[in-house]
Amino acid sequence: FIGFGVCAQLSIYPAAQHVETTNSIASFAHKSFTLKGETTWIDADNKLFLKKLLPLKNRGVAIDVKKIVTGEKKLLQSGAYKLIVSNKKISIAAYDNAGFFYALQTLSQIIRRNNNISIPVCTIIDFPNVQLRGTVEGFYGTPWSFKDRISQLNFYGKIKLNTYIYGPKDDPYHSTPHWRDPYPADKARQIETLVKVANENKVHFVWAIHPGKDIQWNKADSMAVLNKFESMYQLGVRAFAVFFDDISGIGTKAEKQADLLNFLQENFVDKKPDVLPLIMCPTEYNKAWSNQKPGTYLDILGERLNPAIHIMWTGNTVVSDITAEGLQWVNQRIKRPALVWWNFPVSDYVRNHLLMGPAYGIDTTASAWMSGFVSNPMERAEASKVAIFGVAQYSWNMHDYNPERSWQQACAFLMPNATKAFELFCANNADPGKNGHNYRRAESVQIKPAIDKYLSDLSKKDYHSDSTEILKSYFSEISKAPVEIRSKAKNKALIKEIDPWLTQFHLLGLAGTEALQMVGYYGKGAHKDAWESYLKLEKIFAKMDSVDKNNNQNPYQKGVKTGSLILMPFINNLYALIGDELSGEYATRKVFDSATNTLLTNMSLLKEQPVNVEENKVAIRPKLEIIALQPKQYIGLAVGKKRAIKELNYQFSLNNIVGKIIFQSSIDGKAWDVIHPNLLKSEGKLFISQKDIHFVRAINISENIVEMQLQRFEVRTE
Ligand code: LTM
Repeated sequence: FIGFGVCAQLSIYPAAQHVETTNSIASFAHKSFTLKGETTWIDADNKLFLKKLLPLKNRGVAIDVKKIVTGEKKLLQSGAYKLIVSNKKISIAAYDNAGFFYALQTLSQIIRRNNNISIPVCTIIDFPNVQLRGTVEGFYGTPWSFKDRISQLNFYGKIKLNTYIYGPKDDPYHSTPHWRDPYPADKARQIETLVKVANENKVHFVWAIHPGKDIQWNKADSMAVLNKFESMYQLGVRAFAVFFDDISGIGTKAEKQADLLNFLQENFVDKKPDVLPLIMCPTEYNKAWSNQKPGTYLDILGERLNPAIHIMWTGNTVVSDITAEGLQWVNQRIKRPALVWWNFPVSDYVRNHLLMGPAYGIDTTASAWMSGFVSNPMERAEASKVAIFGVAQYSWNMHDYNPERSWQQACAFLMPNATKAFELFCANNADPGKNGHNYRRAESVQIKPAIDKYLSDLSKKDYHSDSTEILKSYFSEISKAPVEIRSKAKNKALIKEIDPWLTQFHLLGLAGTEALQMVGYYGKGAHKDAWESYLKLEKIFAKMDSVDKNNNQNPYQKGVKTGSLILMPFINNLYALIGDELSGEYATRKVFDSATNTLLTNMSLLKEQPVNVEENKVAIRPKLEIIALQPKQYIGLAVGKKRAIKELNYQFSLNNIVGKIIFQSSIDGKAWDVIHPNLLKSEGKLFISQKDIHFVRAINISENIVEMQLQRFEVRTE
């Protein structure tokens, strides 16, 4: 048997590039192994790892070790290895210690231990398609804990990822206000330990700084960055990055950014032979946000920035698929292959959702156009591992990558004792919901055809669709999955992270079951039973509402959403339909209409930004990135005719809005009056005394672009 990539008999992850196996198993009965060949270059961590894997003695079965120094180009790169197992010995050749470590990881995946140590006879030739592979902890929100990070680094070692970029937006020592200051002692000790664990796992711990919000472009600030790097170097850090994303003002200047990076290259990196090439995240980090005119920002970086420095890139938009063409476009401007910053499964713009579906939308022909590929994950570290597992497979062996298969392997790897239940949970917790990035993910893919069939039958007044049984058993599985997952999972940290979603998922299963029951009764003419089902369904909805109101109450997207693309709309649909049908006989509740409460803007980049609607409050979801309001551009809210606006509560990241922004209100959305605030601050509450106001907006009245973050824009209604 010769297999490229996938190997049916041996489950190796990421799939090895080249695998040859026979059906025979080498059975090593004496249980003692001895190292032979060139071993001086093997580091202490690898020797320890090998000792844990196989009983090393002075004599025994030979483990023949060699360093790869000549041969095929693809084996002359960090991480490459050859592993040959015969009946007589084990041979390991590797390009470097990372390669040796990966050979041992592969060996640990194929070894079988019974009375003997048995290993399938095989030849494995393996190397990565992308040199830098891993994650960038680059999201907004609560940074990962120390424990989370340790767990990540150990996980990366197992799945052959070699890069972890530390850059949580809400670490004050990474960004403003404290990027100039060294870490307090306790945090410094933690970073020291993280670097150690990263090294053990052959992961580059890259420490990033985010100085652009208030950098002054003078000697003192260049030295402040250098000194901060020096203090991190003292903690063991040997790889560094500078991020200029999501900033406005003077910090965004390409020339100045390039000069700072070049300064660090000459005065820090070039002076320390053990430091890896620098990485920078530009301000124009995606195509939609970049000035397309020749000679502007990206070209300046391309020309001016030392060619040894990596430039990061999120794709055609902030949250985007990654394509070879997209990378070719930016590469010719930045004059080097981009280091991809993939904004998946990050959920800081949709915090009430989990993104647990397959990692897809990443081009399997793109390896030649990137210097690295890192994923920006969710604040929930353990839950992010599903997607990260996919990223590991993709970046190691891109041509063989299959998102669906890799996702199934991830579920099995992370939840070996309840794999099917966990798959069901992940399959229905994948889509981020409506969001400002207009980025959606497939969800409930497997069950969707049955749902479509059921709805199509229902539209023809067929209440007994032949999909009913499939759906009933699906919802029943859903209701049972959380118990199964909670009781069988070894990874308690994962359960803690997803716990409210598990509760919600269980309720979703119950709601689906009840909704189908309700339709069935109605179809049989048993209206009283249908009505009772209807009331039971309302009780389940109330429980779901309570889970939503009492968990994950962050200020951005509060609550806990599950199955929100297909399953919840389906259940709501049945509820509304039967509610309408029964409304003549029973007093059913009217479904709340949120379609009339909308965002009001003439900025195309903001058009998709969702609006949150509550009983007496309508709010634009806060936006994380900087928005640029051109003169006369506005952003506001329209509420339905049945509500009137009584108060506007706003917050912008501006020192002063005088002469820049004014607020206006309107009855019909056509004629506008200025609202006079008590204080023209960047944050405040405006009371609306006029009657029948259904529209409010903030408009740029200056002749310049106003750049700011939209932190709050909400109205109280009556
Ligand atoms: O994507 C980049 C380069 N920067 C920020 C991230 O910090 C954030 O996590 C993502 C997703 O919201 N968007 C950004 O703009």
